[in-house]
Amino acid sequence: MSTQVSSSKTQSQALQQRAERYFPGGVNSPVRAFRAVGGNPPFVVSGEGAYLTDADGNRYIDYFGSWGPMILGHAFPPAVEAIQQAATRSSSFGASTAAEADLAERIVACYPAIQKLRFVSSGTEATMSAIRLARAATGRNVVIKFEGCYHGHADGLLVKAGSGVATFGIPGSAGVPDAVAHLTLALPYNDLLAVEAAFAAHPGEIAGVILEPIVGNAGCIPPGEGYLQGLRTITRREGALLIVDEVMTGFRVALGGATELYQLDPDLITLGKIAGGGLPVGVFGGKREWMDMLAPLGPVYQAGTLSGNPLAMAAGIATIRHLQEHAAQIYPYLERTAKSVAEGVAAEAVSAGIPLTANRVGAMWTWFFTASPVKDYDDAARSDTAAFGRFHNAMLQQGVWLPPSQFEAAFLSTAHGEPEVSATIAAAREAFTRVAESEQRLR
Ligand code: KE4
Repeated sequence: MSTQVSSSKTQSQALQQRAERYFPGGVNSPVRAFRAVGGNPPFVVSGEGAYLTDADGNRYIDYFGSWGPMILGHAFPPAVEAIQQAATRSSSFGASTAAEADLAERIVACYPAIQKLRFVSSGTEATMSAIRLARAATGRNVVIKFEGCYHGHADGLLVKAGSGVATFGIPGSAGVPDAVAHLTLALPYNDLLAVEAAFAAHPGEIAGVILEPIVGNAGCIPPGEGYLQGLRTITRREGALLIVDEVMTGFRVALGGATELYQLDPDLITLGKIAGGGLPVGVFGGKREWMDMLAPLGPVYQAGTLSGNPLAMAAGIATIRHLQEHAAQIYPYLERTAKSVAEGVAAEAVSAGIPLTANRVGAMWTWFFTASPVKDYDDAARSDTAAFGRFHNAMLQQGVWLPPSQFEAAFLSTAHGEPEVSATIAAAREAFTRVAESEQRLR
């Protein structure tokens, strides 16, 4: 299918103006406002397979896929059918249903480290709850996170690095009290010495270490050789829980996520996005000894009106079932397709003389506008974000919708194929020409 993109955006602009009357920035999540790349965000009216259609009838190849969930493409028929069927039996009960255990069985089969789990309605809830559990399980209060990793917007996780690796964090957002930020240490990613120093400076105080096993929220940054295993060794030795946040990587880089890819044995895992097939689902789970500390069995309170919602369970079951039944074909296909588009675009950048580094793990990747390797957040932050913005806009104008920030990962689905890859590489050739010309004018 070709992508017809007219220059017209009048409907989206009108919808943006109306939205700004009701929502800050006109959005219900900040990244959607295109502040990092400029321009006006199209308003989507529908998605089908690899494509989105906006309010002006423009079609786009979609490379953010609702920020990860749409691994089988938009409007995946079995998921649509399952949601429709579930909706005829009401949309929510606030009481237990068999569907919750139906999805849990599939998740546990893919993540053996999860002996028990709880469904919640977002990744934020999942990580927030996992940290509360780690604090209760250890009787300790301090948590380690890593610069560039995002785990949702719970207060204790909106924290930036303090002055030194062993000094407590500072609020990463207004409204986060210093007292809360001071319970979080934000360390450089891919640096085991920093983790050792933090534990040495805070003996017996650290409840847990939470990380994205493959960073997606600074752009895609893979773990260095031995890094994840090193974290496991240190946390086990120090009696802290290792919390692997697979909200983005779960079911994305492998059926069993990074946990499978890197043979990890975490204490707790969080999931989201694909687990709900695009409906609101978060998951936290892990060793039975920790999970049985949750109410009503134990002293750790955690709850949610729509946790295990039957429509979300139906979408999750349809999605995970298909991934399980076709994993042998799906993950090699995603690897081949993502490799061809990530490397094809990078080759066009080389031809255009544009400095670009492509980091990729399976079907998540980022084109960093820098010539240097990107191994942590500081490396990523050296990217030319203005050039990324120009590239993003030039691609959007040609019907290719990339995630609207240098510090996000791109995703593709089983619905993306050779036509989309070729169209994307051709659009990149044109986009890099425009970027090079505009940089020439800026000199
Ligand atoms: P939610 O609360 O947005 O469902 O999940 C938070 C979260 C937790 N952990 C990881 C690794 C995540 O990537 C996320 C959310 N990801 C962002 C995109 N990078 C969601 C997009 C948005 O904020 O609008």
